[in-house]
Amino acid sequence: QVEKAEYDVFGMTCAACSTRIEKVLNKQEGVKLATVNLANETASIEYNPGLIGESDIIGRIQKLGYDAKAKA
Ligand code: 9UX
Repeated sequence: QVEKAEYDVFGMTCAACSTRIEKVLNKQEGVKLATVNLANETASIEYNPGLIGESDIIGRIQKLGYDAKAKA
């Protein structure tokens, strides 16, 4: 099954940042589609919750040097 989650992403300053995050997330097992919006500082992720979880997604973003928080 597929779930969709929205995150606020902190620390992106140029377009290469959002592209970089997108590329890494789209390579993770369980991620169906990740799109990162620089202007809105958000990420939208469709994923299979049986394969990847919210903390994995946030952790992956943090490992790249940014921060993320699930939208309320
Ligand atoms: Mo642009 Mo982002 O030079 O980490 S890629 S600021």
